[in-house]
Amino acid sequence: MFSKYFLMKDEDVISYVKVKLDSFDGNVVCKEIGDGNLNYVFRVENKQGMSVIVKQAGPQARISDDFILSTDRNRIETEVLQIQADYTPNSVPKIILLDEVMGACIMEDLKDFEIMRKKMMDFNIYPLFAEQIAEFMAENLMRTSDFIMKPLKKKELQKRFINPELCEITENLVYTEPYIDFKQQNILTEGNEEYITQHIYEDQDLHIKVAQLKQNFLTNAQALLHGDLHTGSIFINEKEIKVIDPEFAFFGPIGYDVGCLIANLTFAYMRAIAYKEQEFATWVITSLEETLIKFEEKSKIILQESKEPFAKYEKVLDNFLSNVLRESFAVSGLELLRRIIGLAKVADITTIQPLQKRIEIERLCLDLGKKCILNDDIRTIKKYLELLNKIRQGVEI
Ligand code: SR1
Ligand code: MG
Repeated sequence: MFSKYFLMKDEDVISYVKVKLDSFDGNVVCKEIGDGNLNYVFRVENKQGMSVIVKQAGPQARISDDFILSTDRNRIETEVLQIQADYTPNSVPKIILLDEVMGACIMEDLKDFEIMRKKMMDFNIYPLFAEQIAEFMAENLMRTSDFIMKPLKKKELQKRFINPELCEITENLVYTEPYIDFKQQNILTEGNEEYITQHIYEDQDLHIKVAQLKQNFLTNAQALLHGDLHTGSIFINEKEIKVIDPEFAFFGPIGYDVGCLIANLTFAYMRAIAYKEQEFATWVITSLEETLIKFEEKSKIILQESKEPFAKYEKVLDNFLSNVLRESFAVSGLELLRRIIGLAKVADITTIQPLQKRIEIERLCLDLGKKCILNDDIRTIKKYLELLNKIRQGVEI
């Protein structure tokens, strides 16, 4: 049983867990709870109240049958979680079983946690988040970079996590389609079509800058990225975070992860100003600032352990981090634009009502995103927040 791949339904998952785990026999219930764009996520519980999560990759993406994807992404996700557990054991779910035949894994059920995006959409505040996510990023990104990871090990991992199909999704959805809609699958909000045409589709300087960033994404194998580090990939409660879903992982530019996070916190901020939630908005800004400052501090401390001969020069480490930060803000711009223009949206923005308010908030995201991409001076969190504040002041919400 389960010796050949097929896409499981609830009843198959019950048998699957009984076959794979000794502790699950007798009366077991299962529910599919996935709400992501790609995979199937099942919660399986027994009579004694024990529960686990089974995650299975289907041959197509849930969001659209047009995305035909290898189920090997489940192996990548599971192995990356195991690597991240070496560096940040408290910030990732525990893996119970990896099954490469079924393209599935069994993992700890994070019942005491909730998806951060959902909680932020209700304006919940998490004072420990900045410290926790800064630690997660610095540990996992710096320790898999050439400054810390041994060269042979890094190349071995690069082979294991080459991830061509999921990288291609990012290359198209993040780095190309918001500017040149060559697949005709962008979704523009009614009322913003002309604005996007004029400010994004027709801006050649913007396209040329994005092309440079795309080259960097394609070629700059700096560290093992999470690859999709948005607030929907973070489980949270008052005490801890658990970062999930690294199926887009590969060795790429560090700024891709950091920028994705910056943009998604910014979406939460934008939603807060739409609904005049001042206390929450202030917390997001403080968290953005603290996250970036702590990320830089922690990264520098880790990099000082480097055995790379050139790492003895402080300037070498400072240049490296400064470039990472500049790229992070540029990627934040890309993420801000693609979630407004492209196929894959974020609920923080799509649920803003009435439509007129959503249109205005989307334009703020577009203006901010564009400036982050074009303006090389945006290379510190101070500059980013100044820009955000300036753009926000110019609009009456
Ligand atoms: C086809 S997948 C669309 C998006 O969902 C994932 O979460 C990634 O962000 C991807 O770009
Ligand atoms: Mg995901």
